[in-house]
Amino acid sequence: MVSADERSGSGRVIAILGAGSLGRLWAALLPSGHCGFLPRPEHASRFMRSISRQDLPPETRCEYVLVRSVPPSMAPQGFGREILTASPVSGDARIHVSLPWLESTESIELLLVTTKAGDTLKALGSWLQHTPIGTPIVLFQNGLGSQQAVAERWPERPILAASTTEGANRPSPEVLVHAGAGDTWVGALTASAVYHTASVVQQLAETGLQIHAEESILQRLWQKLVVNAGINPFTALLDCPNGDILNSPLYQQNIDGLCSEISVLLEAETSEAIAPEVLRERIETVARNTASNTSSMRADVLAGRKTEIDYINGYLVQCGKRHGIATPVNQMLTERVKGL
Ligand code: NAD
Ligand code: KPL
Repeated sequence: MVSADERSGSGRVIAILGAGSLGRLWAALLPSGHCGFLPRPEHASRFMRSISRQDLPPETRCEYVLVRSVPPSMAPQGFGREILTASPVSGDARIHVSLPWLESTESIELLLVTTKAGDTLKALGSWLQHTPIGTPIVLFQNGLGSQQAVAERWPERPILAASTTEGANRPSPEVLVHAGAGDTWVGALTASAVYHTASVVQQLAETGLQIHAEESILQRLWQKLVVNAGINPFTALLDCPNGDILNSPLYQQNIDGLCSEISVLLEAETSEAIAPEVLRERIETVARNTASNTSSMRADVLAGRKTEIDYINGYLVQCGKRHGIATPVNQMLTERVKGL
């Protein structure tokens, strides 16, 4: 079996669990030679055989092309990877990425989890028994609920969460598009993670992306949740880009009710009082700024994948139940999206 240690030759390995759009983005931008993917458990056995480092069959590597159309200031670093095309003027680049599938977590120094929210607990459960207790784990899921579930299941581990506005998608299996540059905030969820935040931020910043330490990561995740709750379900139900929801009757009839529910829930959960009109303005600013985007929820519905509604509006419904707060609009949106 080939361990992460043998693969990198240095023992300094960042493992990524969830080789989808976001996982492939981090993997492509981190220094090569120190990064690899953990496979799904059902695929792991394919790689678990005795092979020497010099003789890795092609299926033990994950190959794709990173397409970047980002500002010139973020021009490709490449990290020794083959740059297929690059424009110093526009910043556009196509970079060949080839990373190993790892078979062990024994020597990893950082684990990035980029599965969908609903897959995260199960995905981590398959690997954590073999992962050193002190390895920091960073959760990148949208919404809320999955992060708390992981922290409650493994409270003794350094578990951090990240909230990111980076945008990545895969128009075809072998192509990854870094569609929009954003910011990423990272903060501790469990007690021991506090001591790892600075070094994790430093490691992630090697990508050239904007990374910030966040003392109140749950608060930060709530801010993104509000925006996702006010945009994503409408785009999925109306099958339209983000900006087109704003003039639709479905949105117009429900947005004030939705924002009132979220305002009460926010105060109950985080002690932060934000007026419904302020929440609506935040939602509409993002909808206007991303007017031509297909939201992640609409993309999931169009691709026939399970959506993250349970961790967005569905999470707000669960919060309401805990606090005895009625959430009819969130409930309606959750049920209707699940019915798609
Ligand atoms: P994705 O569906 O492209 O990737 C998820 C990957 O996880 C898939 O490749 C899937 O095969 C893999 N996976 C599922 N179960 C697994 C298991 N048990 N073991 C190993 N791998 C498993 O999704 P994505 O777009 O990369 O998003 C991942 C998370 O990041 C979501 O919560 C999303 O909301 C969040 N996010 C994504 C973006 C983005 O631009 N893509 C931006 C911000 C936040
Ligand atoms: O985060 C998003 C998503 O699609 O999940 C928004 C902010 C709505 C941008 O598309």
